[in-house]
Amino acid sequence: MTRILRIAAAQSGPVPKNETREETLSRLIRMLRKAADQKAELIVFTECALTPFFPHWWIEDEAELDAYYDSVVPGVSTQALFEEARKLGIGVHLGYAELCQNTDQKRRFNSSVLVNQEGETVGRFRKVHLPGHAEHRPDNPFQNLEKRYFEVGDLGFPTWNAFGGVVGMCICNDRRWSETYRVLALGGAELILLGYNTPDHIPEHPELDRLVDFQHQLCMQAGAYQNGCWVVAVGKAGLEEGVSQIGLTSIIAPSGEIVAQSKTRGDELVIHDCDLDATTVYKKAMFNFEANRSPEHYRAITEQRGVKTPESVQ
Ligand code: ING
Repeated sequence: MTRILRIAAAQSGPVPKNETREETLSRLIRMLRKAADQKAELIVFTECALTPFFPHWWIEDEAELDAYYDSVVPGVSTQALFEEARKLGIGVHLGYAELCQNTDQKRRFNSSVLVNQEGETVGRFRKVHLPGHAEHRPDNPFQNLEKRYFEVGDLGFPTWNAFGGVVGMCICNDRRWSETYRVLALGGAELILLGYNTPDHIPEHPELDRLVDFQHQLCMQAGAYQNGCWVVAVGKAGLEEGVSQIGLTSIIAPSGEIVAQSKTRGDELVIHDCDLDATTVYKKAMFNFEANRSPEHYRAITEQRGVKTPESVQ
């Protein structure tokens, strides 16, 4: 019996600062209902889907900063979304800024949660690769203060049996690091879900601006192919508080092919029937970790590393 999973990648357009949480949530619920109309079984929302991507600006007031975080998701602030999803029988991936408050300290993470079709929480992830900087760079047109507003994720790259397969998550910059996919695939991942907020301008390296779309796709296509995984990547797109962000929400097959992609930079559903058995030829033949890759292979390489390169090839 083939394992077809109909997935809706729910790209968010800009979330303005003056949009209320209720208005933002109602936009997500609108996409959820459209996904249900098309019989989707899982909807994937983006990174920090509940708020503007506030790491793009300098915030000194702690109460102002705290307003962008949620402590419990699913919880009171997102109940309308998760209740509707349970009623519709759709699983949910949601990225959000997580505030862990215990007696003596506040901990902050860039997080995502996976909830199944019965409304049960399957698992959580906390972003590991935090790009950008911790200090204010007033000369930049916008900031990327994830190192100031989040801690490095402390949950690793877990995988879970869900939706008829093995599922893992990562967030935004994690997708650019090859080990993200390999660690998830070593954990059995067949499907990797992620959200991102990716500006189309890199203040420190404008020479790379022309490659932003290409490199966004390159890292995920390679990661999907080299690890035999589906990758569902969902953007927060469009001009958000002066920051122009790419769209290109994509569903990528284990072959590395982009099989579905957004066409706009607004709220947009990208839906695809993902055959989880399409991972098999890659996991069992092209990239068979057990047969073609082992600690012995790498021991040989490291031992060679001790060998001095002959003069002739230096
Ligand atoms: N954002 C960006 C990302 O897509 C970035 C940061 C932009 C890195 C462009 C490199 C090039 O990784 C987040 N939120 O990680």
